[in-house]
Amino acid sequence: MDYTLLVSIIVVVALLVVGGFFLVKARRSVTPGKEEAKPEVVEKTGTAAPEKDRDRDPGTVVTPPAQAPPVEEPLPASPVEPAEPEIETPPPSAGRMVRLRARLARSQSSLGQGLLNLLSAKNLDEDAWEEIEDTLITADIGVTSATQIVENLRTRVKVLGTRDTDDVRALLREELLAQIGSDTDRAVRTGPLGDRPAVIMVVGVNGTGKTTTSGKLARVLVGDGHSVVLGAADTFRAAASEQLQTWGSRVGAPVVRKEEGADPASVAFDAVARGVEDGADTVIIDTAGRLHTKTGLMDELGKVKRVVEKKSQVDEVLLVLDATTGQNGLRQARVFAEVVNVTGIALTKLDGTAKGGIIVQVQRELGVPVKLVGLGEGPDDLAPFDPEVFVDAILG
Ligand SMILES: Nc1nc2c(ncn2[C@@H]2O[C@H](COP(=O)(O)OP(=O)(O)OP(=O)(O)O)[C@@H](O)[C@H]2O)c(=O)[nH]1
Ligand SMILES: [Mg+2]
Repeated sequence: MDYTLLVSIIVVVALLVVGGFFLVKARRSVTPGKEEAKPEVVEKTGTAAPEKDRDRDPGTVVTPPAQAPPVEEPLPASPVEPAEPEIETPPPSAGRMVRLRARLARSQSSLGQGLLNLLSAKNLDEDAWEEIEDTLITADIGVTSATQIVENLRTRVKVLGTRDTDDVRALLREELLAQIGSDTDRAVRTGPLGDRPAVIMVVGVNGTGKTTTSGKLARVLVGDGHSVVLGAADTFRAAASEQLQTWGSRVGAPVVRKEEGADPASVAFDAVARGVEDGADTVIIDTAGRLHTKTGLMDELGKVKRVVEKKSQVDEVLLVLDATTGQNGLRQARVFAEVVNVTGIALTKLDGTAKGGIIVQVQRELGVPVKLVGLGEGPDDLAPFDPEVFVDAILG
């Protein structure tokens, strides 16, 4: 009996010992599991939990909580040195106007279509001729030119007899081209001229597009394989020279600039000196257009020109004219022409107006050709003016 009791006690004790051992082992294996699960918990409160929220409420915008693990960004190769600006290769000048023809067609076709419809109408009576003249005047072509065009068309339509659309179109094309001048020399004077660069001064009222045109012209010339130096002679605002610097940097053209308020004439002089020194082909000088008085502005422009001429002849004075300003712009153009010897016109923003007739009027008024046209805000939206492409775009 005692023996049986003893065996039973031993068995119970053994069972307790073995059971305790397994219990401890089981606990040990659970604890590290919990620890391993910890990151999962963090993640759940971070990204996994919002995922669930999204499922529940699709309208909720889920933003990652502040404690979300930061995304590792690759370190820049060198945190100190800024990246070299990439130098662009602009397209050459040839064919630019053809490329931009669609812009012209968009802005000017109402003029051409209006004229063609009137001319092809059955009843080409006095009223119709008057309407044709009005259409031309409305397009800023000028009264003198409009009258001339109508007179010539009347005679020629009579001689022609028929008014087939193609014939009428051909007549109108010839008359418009005659007014614009299809054999005028419109080349911008660029260098090199002998052993010196050509010097171009860009002048005009503020906001017409002088700086933009200077920058775009630099691109045209670089695109044609020339070297250019830019002079930031608009020293009224620091932003003006910054703006020119941006244009220059993009095509690798040096920009001569000074601090705000510096003497514009000295900047222009230094730019020409730099052009000579570098053996550059052309120097383009951007000027200010925002002086308060006409006398002040004109005195300054005159001075810039005189000072530059101590170093080199000024070969081209480009007057920038905003095509959208119509008669007002024309009045301002006359003032400039009185002071500086304007040699060419850059007509900007032709993409934003149907009044392309201003080309005819400004040339007649100032006696200088439109050499460049601006057809948009893009860096390569400046083209050497081609009258035939222009008229064809108008007539569709
Ligand atoms: N749509 C269009 N915008 C143009 C054209 N040319 C210039 N502009 C815009 O006209 C605005 C004025 O151009 P700027 O070159 O700063 O004019 P600015 O004559 O130098 O002006 P100031 O320095 O203030 O005298 C800019 O927003 C240009 O992008 C063009 O041909 N078409
Ligand atoms: Mg400017």
